[in-house]
Amino acid sequence: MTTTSDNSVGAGTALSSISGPSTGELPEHSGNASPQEQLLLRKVSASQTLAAQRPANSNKPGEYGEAGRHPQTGEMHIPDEVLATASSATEPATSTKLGATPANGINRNNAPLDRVRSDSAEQRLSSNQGVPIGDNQNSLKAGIRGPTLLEDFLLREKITHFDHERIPERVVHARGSAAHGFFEAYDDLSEFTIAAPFRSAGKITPVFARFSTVAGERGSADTARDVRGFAVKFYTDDGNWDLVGNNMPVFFIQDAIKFPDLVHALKPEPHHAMPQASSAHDTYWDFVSLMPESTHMLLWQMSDRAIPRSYRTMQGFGVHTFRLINRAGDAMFCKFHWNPMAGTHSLVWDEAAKLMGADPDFHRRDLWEAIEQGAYPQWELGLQLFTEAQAESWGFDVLDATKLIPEEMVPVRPVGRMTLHRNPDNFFAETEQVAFCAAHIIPGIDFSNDPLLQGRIHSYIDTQISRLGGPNFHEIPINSPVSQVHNNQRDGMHRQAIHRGRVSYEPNSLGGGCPYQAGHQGYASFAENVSGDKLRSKPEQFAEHYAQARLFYDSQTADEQRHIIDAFRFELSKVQIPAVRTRVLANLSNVDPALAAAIADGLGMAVPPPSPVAGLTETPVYPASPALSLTARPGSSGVLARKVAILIGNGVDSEAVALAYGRLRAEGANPRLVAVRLGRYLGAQGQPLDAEISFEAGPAVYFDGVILPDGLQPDIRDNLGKLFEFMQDQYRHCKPIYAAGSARAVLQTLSFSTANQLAPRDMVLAEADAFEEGLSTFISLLASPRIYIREQ
Ligand code: HDE
Repeated sequence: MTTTSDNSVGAGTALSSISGPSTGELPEHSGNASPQEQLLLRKVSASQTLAAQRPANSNKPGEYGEAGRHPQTGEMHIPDEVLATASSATEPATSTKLGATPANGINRNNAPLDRVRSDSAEQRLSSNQGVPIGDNQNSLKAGIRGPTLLEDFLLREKITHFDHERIPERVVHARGSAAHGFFEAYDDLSEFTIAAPFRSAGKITPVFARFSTVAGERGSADTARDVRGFAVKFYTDDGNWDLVGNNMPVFFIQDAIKFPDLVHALKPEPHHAMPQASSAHDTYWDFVSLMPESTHMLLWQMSDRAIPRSYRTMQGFGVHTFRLINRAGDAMFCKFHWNPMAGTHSLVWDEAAKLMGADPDFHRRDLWEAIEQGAYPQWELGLQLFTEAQAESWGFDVLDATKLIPEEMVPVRPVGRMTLHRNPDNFFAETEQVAFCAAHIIPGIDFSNDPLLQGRIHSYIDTQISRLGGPNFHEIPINSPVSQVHNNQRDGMHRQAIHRGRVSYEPNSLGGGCPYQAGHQGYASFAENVSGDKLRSKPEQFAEHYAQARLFYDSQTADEQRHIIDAFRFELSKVQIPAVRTRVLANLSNVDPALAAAIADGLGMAVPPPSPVAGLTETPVYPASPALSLTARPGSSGVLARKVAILIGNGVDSEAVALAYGRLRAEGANPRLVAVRLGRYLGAQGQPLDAEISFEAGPAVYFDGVILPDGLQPDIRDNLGKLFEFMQDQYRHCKPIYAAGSARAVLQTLSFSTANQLAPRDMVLAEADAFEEGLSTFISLLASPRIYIREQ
């Protein structure tokens, strides 16, 4: 066809969706065409103008050889009018469903969560199709006493949805809790990295953090002895960065190919599905004892780190070595550390075990309550930065996830602070559907060749596809980044975005080249030189398994060491096959013969000879690292959100109660009046005191400390046993106890000797008229590590 001056000729080619003018010229008008036809002609014409701006792919030459080191920005052209890239010429039509005309260049899926928050205030009940429901009490029947009709679409929709409410739980880390917050950078780190959160001092990046246990199922108890997940999703200007770490800086295995074996051994045994959320069983210890590289991690797992007091009091670690990359493309190795402002504090095992019954949601509740009351949990992010040359001099391999870098060797540089200041609106929509992924990194951050990390890069996306039902889980609101998402990926289950236009490939000219390649502003991997034979093996330094386990054990206080021994004894006494226990002891003999002997003693076993060591490389010797002890970080937030029981009954010194309550509140702690029964009691000064919680509902394990005010009487009739149990647990769990005036006698009645107290390290005892002074001592103990001296 040739161009014609006759306006009415040729229009039909544009009006058809098959074929068109072969010259590339289009009629500008179609004579008496309708306004809609004119729009269509304009659209086709604008498309032609846009496409013609790209006569060839100018980016091609830059794709080869050395040129590939400098990725180019894709060629991009702005259309003369928006219709050029529209899907249809009917695009300007609007309605309450369609909304307004499309916003060019914007993907509204990434707008803040407001777009999906749903609230039913003042709304009538409807079906999922928005049909108002007149009766939500009765299904539709043929006759009042007759059968239910198949046509009851409202019943069927409701039941069908209910039938599909559950999704698979995470294969590991199923049990978790999360919160929203923000990260604030201390400094501009552009010397080391172009990563968006570190671009300037004071830069704020929104985050969503999820803490979890590893082994237990979704409904399991929070306080099981276990590693804790510590996963943070940073919604950065350059896309989502997920720092998916744990509360321990090392891991059990060195290569991703062993992860399914580890998890199978750890999870409930397949024949009877027991035990729940516990590593204390044969298959676990069978596996780890055959994997001596797990020894270092086992010491962490048997330490108090595995029974944190709160998510707020755990450290977090990125575990693997990562790389930071700056604008010039220079890289430094990097390890990530989260340090809690509330300090590192743990439970004691007996307390953790009791809490599993008393409050399986102990950590979930603690996180929720702290945020609700405004005691926002905070962690400082720190970096250990080091060069490849430094790493080569250390005698261990920084690509081995069973090794850490002592802080005394490479100090941790604080770079910013995370604050969690908002609880989720909906557990399922946010905490359950959030999809963390070790492969989610942003410009300025890169992986190392740690073979464990390399496997994780694959696993997380893969697992979400079955957990969240398809490849579009990134569109679930909690997972969508705040930066724009534009690519040519299309379709798949549950696609939310409605992509405008007909272009879903690159390069293109019909879409003006968009979305165009970001070039040097986009993600670029560190150009690491890689060579070597293709094989399945590990570096020789990976074969040394015990020196850092020894370092960890040597760096613990005597109390912490005793707890490690107790934990091994507990776990191994649950193991039924003696040969498994023997193998664990043989491995531990390589760490410290005294450690192995102390555990063997508890098991009534002889210490076996140490297991053979590979001896391929020299064993590094480390000086003790005090930073590895929990006592190294008492924290700076004092008694914030610590819980205190003030025991009351008729005749207690109500002024002292009021004083303690007020002072604890002022310091940010959570006091509660605890009594044998709920109800009103009369204080010594005549004021009424209303019990807030009873011994039954609030056992000792709920509280970080207890105050017995002057005048407290043990009511022999019905509460002596409960009071004794309460005080015994407070004592046994090494928590501060404060008895004033006559309440000291209560302790004696309960058989607590007050004669030889180690005060103020043990119990705080004060005369009634010195209550305030004693209270100060009590509060300082409340902010300190547990009084483990009682265990000796
Ligand atoms: Fe994970 N891990 N992991 N992991 N991991 C998962 O992803 C995996 C490892 C960690 O709150 C899964 O979404 C492999 C180390 C956390 O949602 C899965 C390997 C560290 C969470 C998976 C590891 C972690 C997960 C299960 C060995 C600390 C919870 C569900 C190569 C640095 C994230 C899911 C959340 C979750 C795989 C080892 C941390 C199956 C293959 C080491 C905190 O993809």
